[in-house]
Amino acid sequence: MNTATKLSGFALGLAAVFGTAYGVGHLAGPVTPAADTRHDPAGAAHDSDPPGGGPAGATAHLPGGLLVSDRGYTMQPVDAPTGQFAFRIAGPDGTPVTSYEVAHDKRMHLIVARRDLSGFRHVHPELSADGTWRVASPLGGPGVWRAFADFTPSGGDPLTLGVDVAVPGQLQPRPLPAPATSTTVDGYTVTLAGTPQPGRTSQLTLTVSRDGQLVTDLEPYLGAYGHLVALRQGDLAYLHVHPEGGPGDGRTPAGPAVTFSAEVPSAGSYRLYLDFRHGGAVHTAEFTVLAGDVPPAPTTNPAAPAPTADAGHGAPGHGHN
Ligand SMILES: [Cu+2]
Repeated sequence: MNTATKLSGFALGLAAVFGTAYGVGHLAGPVTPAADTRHDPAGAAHDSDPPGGGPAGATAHLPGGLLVSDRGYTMQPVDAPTGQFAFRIAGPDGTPVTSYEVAHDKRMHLIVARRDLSGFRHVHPELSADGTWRVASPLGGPGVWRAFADFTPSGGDPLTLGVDVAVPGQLQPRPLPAPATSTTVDGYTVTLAGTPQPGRTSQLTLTVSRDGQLVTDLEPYLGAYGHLVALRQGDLAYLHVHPEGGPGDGRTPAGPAVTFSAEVPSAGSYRLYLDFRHGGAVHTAEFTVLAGDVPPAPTTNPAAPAPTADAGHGAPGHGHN
């Protein structure tokens, strides 16, 4: 516990730097700075840096991943052989983009989750010369999936586009797991300290242990000791943050704690996915968190007929096969 406490203080010291630089911008997209919520004294970075860099437009305030087309770039799924997932990014001139910046070791990060927030995967497709990205399909079963392409076109701004992909078959939707501050994955226990707050930056510290021992030799994964993705329940707004500091910088320990500065765009339920690497494998720890005052769940839904339509099996009298 002493170690964790100490690291936590360490991380807070870094937060001021991080809040300005990468975290908030990448997390919540091109955010219009909310003056009263910034912790950093170095406001100059905001003043000299137009939010998002690109045309502001109506979408500039949106979290990532909600749009299939943004700032001239469009995500286009492509027919692929069974077991493969393929897509292109069409650029402003309509042709597939073939040149990308490397961000966190990769030119393309593809994240998928089912619309019920289950089945999260984070994979890295290969780019063909014609601009098609291909990867062994990460879609783990029937249902409607959201696929997020997280990338930076050469010379452009970071973008996350999202598209729905349907996988045929019978879906058994899973309720969102209850909020918790501890979870287990692959024999690891991961605890979460901190609560995301809508509209302002919060520290989230994830601490990894195994068999009761704190893990202090996390392995670099894509240039960091952890990657944190948050998806908002209801629309799967996409937030992706990296910790400030990382492997090889001489000041960032390899665990057991990894701290992120995170800003969520609204009150609500979020599913957090922490990717970390240890023992030669990548593990994903998942948490449900509530941000802010979450509106009470609807009691009797006045739109009761809707679920029948959503089920896709026609009128109630038809029953199910
Ligand atoms: Cu990635």
